Amino acid sequence: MTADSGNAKLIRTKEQLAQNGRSITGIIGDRRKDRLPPGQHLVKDFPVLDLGKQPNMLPKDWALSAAGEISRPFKWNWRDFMAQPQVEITSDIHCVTTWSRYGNRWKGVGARHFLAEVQPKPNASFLMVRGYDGYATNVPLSWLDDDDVLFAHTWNGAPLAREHGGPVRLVIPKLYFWKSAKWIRHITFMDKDAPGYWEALGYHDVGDPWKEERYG
Ligand SMILES: Nc1nc2c(c(=O)[nH]1)N[C@H]1C(S)=C(S)[C@@H](COP(=O)(O)O)O[C@H]1N2
Ligand SMILES: [Mo]
Repeated sequence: MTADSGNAKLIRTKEQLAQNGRSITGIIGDRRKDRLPPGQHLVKDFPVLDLGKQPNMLPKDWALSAAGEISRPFKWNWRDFMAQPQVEITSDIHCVTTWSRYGNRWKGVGARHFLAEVQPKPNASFLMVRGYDGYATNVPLSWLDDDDVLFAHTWNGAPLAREHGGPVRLVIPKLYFWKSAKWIRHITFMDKDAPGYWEALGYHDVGDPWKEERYG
């Protein structure tokens, strides 16, 4: 995968952070008690982080498909997606580069509804989530299967901006934000785990912020 020069520096920095094991406090947090995970600081703005290619996907050209360990091939185009039951969820963002952003109001389709439609086979236990920019990240199925996980098309009352993954991105609030794929395109249900883009470069397989699963 290539990145343009604008983001090449950021990508190199993040690779080096993983190599050096930076930003580890050694504190184990408690999600039920501590809103801010260890080693994080609050921001009010909404930083943009990606590989430097921001696909210009129009809703009419967008679709989410799934394959692998599922009963039959699956695809939602924009019209299908918007016809599904809609949920509104307010959640916090925790990025592994140590910024956190509280109180994001997301609207979209809940992951549990998606899973009920897709019907994963009993042996499905990991997902590879892919974006239209070529990005990929792996997630255990158990972490997608949660009531605060959604495929979001709206952020704070407005259509999700292109730079934040519009028309549709995944949002998994209980994991570091690199697991929340922007411009979501495809989900492969797998019976075995495999690393995505950042995971292959030294970032953690799961990525629980309260356990500071940044690297490893
Ligand atoms: N498709 C795609 N999704 C992605 C990324 C990416 O490069 N491509 N970057 C990830 C990373 S590292 C982070 S921190 C968040 C950033 O989301 P934001 O730009 O909306 O803050 O998106 C994640 N999802
Ligand atoms: Mo990130």
